[in-house]
This record gives sequence, C-alpha cells and structure tokens, in this order.
Amino acid sequence: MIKLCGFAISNYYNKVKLALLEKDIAFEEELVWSGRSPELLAKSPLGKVPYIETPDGPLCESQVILEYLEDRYPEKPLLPADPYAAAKIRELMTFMELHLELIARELYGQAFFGGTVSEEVKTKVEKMLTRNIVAFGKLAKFSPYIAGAEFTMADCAAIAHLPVISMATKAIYGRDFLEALPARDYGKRMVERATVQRVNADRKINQEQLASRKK
Ligand SMILES: N[C@@H](CCC(=O)N[C@@H](CS)C(=O)NCC(=O)O)C(=O)O
Repeated sequence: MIKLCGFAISNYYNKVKLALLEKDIAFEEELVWSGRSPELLAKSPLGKVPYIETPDGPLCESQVILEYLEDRYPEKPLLPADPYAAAKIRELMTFMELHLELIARELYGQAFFGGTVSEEVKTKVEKMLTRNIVAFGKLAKFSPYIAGAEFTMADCAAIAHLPVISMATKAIYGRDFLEALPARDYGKRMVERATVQRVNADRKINQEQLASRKK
C-alpha cells in the first residue's frame, strides 16, 4: 500500500493527498516533519515533504508523485487522454508552482511562522507575483474547475496552493493578490467536495499538533 509521509499543514502534502483521495487509491499516512535527519534524507534527499513509500521504494517531489500515481493507478484519471489537453493541465500546474507558489513562499516565514521578511524581498515578491498572477489568469479557467469542465490534477494543486497565496499576500501587503481572479468562489465550490473536507479537517488537527510541538 502507498504510504504518504509528511505533515498535513503542508500544501504540497495536501496536493498529493487530494490526488490519492480523488483517485480512490488506498493509502496510509505517516506524520513526518521536514528536517535533516539521516532517515528522512535517505528518502527525500532535500529533507522536504511530502514523499511516498511505494512497494518499489520511496519517491519525493509532489509533481513526480502525482505523475507516478497517474501511471500506476490509471483507473480514475486526473489527466485527459489527449496529449495536448494533458500538457495544458501540466502547464497550469507549472505556473501555479513555479511562478506563484514558489515566489509567494518567500513570505511564509513572516505571514505564518512569526518570522520577518525584509522590505527588499517584499518589494521583489510583489513585483513578480503581480506580473505572474496576470499571466496565470490567462491560463486558468475556473469554469467550474481550474482548467475547465473536468476536475484534474491541476485542481489538486490549486486547492492546496491558492488559499495559501491569498492568505500570505493578505498578511504581508493587506491585500489578497488573487482578488482579481474568481479564486474565492472557486475555493468555496471545491470545499463542497468530501475529499477537500477531509484534507481541511486533517490540516486543523495537524495545526494543533504543530502548536503543541512548539510549546
Ligand atoms: N518541490 C517540492 C516542495 C515541497 C516543500 O517545499 N515542502 C515543504 C513543506 S510545505 C518542506 O518540506 N519544507 C522544508 C524544507 O524545505 O526544508 C514538492 O513539490 O514536493
């Protein structure tokens, strides 16, 4: 059986968990905090989560994991069969992760974890995110799903990443940078899914675990 390892406040962990749930793949979870322990580095060489344990060995990097799950468990696909349509889904995911999430991530230390981010970083992130969100808005459909009529693996990423980007920009700049897009309504629609409700409930439990860990 697949074992999903990591922690449930991680957006990347939840992206993978959503794919497992949506594809109806049996899996178990193991709580693993990111870090530098030799045990973790043996399975995820940068000490990042999530990673999964498969019957063939460990695998890290959420997008690689999703592609593996798609190949290994094709019964309930999260990608269209048509190569161009599938590539458009991957394009959208690349935009969300490389051009939105990774940029916004520079704010998380201050937005969520009590740290500080320099003015220089804030200015740089604002400039890049403003430009990249306009570009993302040209690709995203939100009608009703992020890439159009079907729920795809891009929704697993969007559901996990977009709210975090909204919260981080609101916390740092006092304004949700995604407000010009129908991201809030999309989020409300997605929360109606049982899979998303489970992910959100587990995230809350993990938030409490993190808080008691810090005490
Ligand atoms: N590219 C990675 C990103 C994973 C990632 O950044 N995970 C965070 C938790 S949300 C982490 O483990 N951070 C700890 C670290 O970077 O050392 C993926 O897609 O899985």
